[in-house]
Amino acid sequence: MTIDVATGISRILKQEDVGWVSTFPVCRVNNALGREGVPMLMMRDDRYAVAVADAFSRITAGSRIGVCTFQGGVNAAGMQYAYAGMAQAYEDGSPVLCITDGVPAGASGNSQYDVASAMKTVSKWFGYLDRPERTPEFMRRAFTMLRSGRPGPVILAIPNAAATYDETADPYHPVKGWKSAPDPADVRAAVDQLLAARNPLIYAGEGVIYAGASEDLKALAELVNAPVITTLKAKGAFPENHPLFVGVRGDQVAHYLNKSDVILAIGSSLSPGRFSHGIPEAAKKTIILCNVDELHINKMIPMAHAVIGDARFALQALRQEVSDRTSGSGRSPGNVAAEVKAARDEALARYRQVMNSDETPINPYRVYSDLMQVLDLRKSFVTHESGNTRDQLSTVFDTLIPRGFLGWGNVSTLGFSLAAAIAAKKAFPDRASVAVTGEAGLGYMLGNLEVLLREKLGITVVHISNGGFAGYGPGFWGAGHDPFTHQVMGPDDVDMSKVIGALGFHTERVNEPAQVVPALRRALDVNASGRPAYIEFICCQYPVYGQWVGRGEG
Ligand SMILES: Cc1ncc(C[n+]2csc(CCOP(=O)(O)OP(=O)(O)O)c2C)c(N)n1
Ligand SMILES: [Mg+2]
Repeated sequence: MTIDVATGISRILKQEDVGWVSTFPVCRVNNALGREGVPMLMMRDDRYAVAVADAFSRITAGSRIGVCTFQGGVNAAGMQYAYAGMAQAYEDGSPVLCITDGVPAGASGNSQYDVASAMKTVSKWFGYLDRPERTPEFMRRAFTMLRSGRPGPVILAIPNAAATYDETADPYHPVKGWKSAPDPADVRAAVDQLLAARNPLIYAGEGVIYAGASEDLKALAELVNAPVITTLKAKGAFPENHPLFVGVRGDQVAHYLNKSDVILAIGSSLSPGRFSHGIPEAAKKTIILCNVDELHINKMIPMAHAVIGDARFALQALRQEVSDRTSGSGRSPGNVAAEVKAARDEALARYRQVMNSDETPINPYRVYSDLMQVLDLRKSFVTHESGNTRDQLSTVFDTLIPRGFLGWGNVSTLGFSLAAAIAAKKAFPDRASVAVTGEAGLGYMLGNLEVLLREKLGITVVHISNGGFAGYGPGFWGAGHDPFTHQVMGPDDVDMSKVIGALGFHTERVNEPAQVVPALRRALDVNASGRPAYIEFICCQYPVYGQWVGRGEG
């Protein structure tokens, strides 16, 4: 049967179990999506169309692929605006499918902006559908890449959505995705080092979450009795109430990174970025990289061994090898858990103190602590924003399940938390979903808040209202920082709870620490009936949080 490309794509998306597509108009595939009954989540701008789909892929660890559409073609404002979302997805390795109009045949090279070159810089694959009958092939390749190997965005440009082809010529079958298992010799070499180590450290990255390998990580850590740190993006890959959990950042993490002689990195590239650690004295340590992507071997720092393959297979193979060598008993126990506890207690003491603070303006750590108290941490989703909320939550928030918290940022583009909270609600409707933001993050969200009302998404936006754009480093007026730009307008100038309340949100403005818990409870209550909430906590400026090792203050 002859169908047009847009219809073919829509049907294939249904075959691939894509339940909805986030969008901002116009994309010529959209009408077919409508006709074929694929629901569209209408965002208020193109960047958010990408970000919601991106976050959905992240939160479901690629088990469900987020898909978005936006304007493309010649002089496409939508694509240029969406670029920020795609760049973030690419830098963070998120398997999102972006569908856009392609520059039509005969129109290439006529504009200043070269679409293909630009899209190639932010995608695992940029596919330009040059013939309608290639629709099944392109979709097959797209889903293969989205589900196999290192995760990353795929962008498909459709120059003529109305062109037709014979749907029966190359019938589409859903793609499963493929994984690889490591070379046993590499596993043996890694275990040689691990068992000989005096102070091994496991450094877990997001690959563990994508591989669904949290249980395997726990089992290996217990078998070799090694402390575990996770990257920001992997926060929650290891249960943070586990006696071997050190942290994401902070003095205790620095202590273990310094002290370790062997670092086993699993599902992390170990590339020091703006929001990750550098390995101190890396050349003096034995570094073993377990990663799905060989491009990370020997990147930035020398590595002694690499175990290349899916993180779950790698962890299982390492476990088996350790078990075989030690007759199942693992590495000699030592007092690792007690040492981890002591290091955590010492490093976290200053935060635990302010988590109980009764001061006004409210200390932000009091809000985080009360949030942990109010939420069922096994049935909720929390995410941060760029700025202090990221730095502080990733220092103290206890995450008990994978994706109970979404840490994001190799690139941390302001406003992404709202997209993440929306995606989490779509992925897990029964879980509470909370975005914690500062005022700069809130400004990015404002236009998109309407979506929550229209879609009846019961999400809470927690605003740590500190009257400044703190951002990175010592924050606010700290020496060498940004004394001229941090101060924009504070809670005395605008009452955001009134502004957002007028939209239809349940809103509150909270000044008293004793009111934090009741206000959060009321917010979560209204969320249960599908109404979004915005709670503004009038907080002090408190730029204190755990640092990244070897990254300075920037
Ligand atoms: C799109 C984008 N532009 C710039 C930045 C740099 N940046 C990081 S945090 C921040 C200000 C954060 O202020 P606020 O939201 O009030 O959070 P606070 O740190 O005060 O809690 C800026 C400008 C960014 N992360 N994203
Ligand atoms: Mg602020």
